Amino acid sequence: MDLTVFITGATSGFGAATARRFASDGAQLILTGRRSDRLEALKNELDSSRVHTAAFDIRDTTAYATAIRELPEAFVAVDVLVNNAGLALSRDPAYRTDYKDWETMIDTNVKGLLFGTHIFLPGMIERNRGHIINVGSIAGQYPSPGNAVYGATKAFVDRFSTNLRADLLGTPIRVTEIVPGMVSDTEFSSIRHKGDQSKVDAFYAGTETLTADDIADAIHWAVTRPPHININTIQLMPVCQAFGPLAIHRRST
Ligand code: NDP
Ligand code: 8X3
Repeated sequence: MDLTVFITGATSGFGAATARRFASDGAQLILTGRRSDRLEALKNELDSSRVHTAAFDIRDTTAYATAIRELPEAFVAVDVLVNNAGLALSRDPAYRTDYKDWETMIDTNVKGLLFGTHIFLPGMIERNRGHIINVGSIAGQYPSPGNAVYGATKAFVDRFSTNLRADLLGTPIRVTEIVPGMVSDTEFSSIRHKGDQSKVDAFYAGTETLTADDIADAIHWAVTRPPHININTIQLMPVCQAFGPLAIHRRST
């Protein structure tokens, strides 16, 4: 596969699964995240000559820009940017949350995603080749109690993806939003519940959720469609998850 794929959040979950999926096709990979040991382990697991790693915090624009500036020559022409790094912090109602957590989600899920996109787009336009994959969430599309800000960051990803595609009309650059429902085999829920395993277990009890490989497969499928097809959105949920009705709170008397 003659593609160079830049993946944010490749130390775990969807990002690592996506790296493995594209590596099996022989793509060149740039893997990023904060934990360099995880990045190195994944690089060693894959064909390391086809992998470049860069450890940085996506909220740190200077570090992100430096990582891009320091890409080895063979990895500079990025064809696919997978904007995947992100997190939710807590499932508590908005009035019981920590404001710092709101800022962290906005800085990571919104601003982190924007920064890389802004840097890579001009090169894609110049080369007449490129695909931006943005990882949203069903929490950005449907009412989602306990996700006031997390859901809002993913609603941003949704509208940003649509508007970006509108701006790119007339170019061959593609934009796809991947919109997953619940996935249990990643670190996401443990981070959301701040390491409280009992809350993680309670959330997934009795469910058969999607897997990180399912998401990687969706990303890979969107990227490997013929160049005249833009897959706008792939929204996927496990069969055990669906939508709620409008809610009504009734007085107890
Ligand atoms: P994981 O927690 O397993 O992976 C998240 C990845 O994001 C990690 O590689 C982490 O790397 C990276 N990341 C987080 N914060 C930063 C940061 N400040 N700087 C750089 N990298 C960062 O979660 P998932 O794989 O489940 O989630 C991936 C994406 O999918 C997220 O955007 C999430 O919101 C979304 N999503 C998840 C769902 C789920 O149910 N799991 C459902 C719908 C959407 P490191 O810690 O090494 O920096
Ligand atoms: C998170 C999706 O269903 O776990 O992005 O709230 S869900």
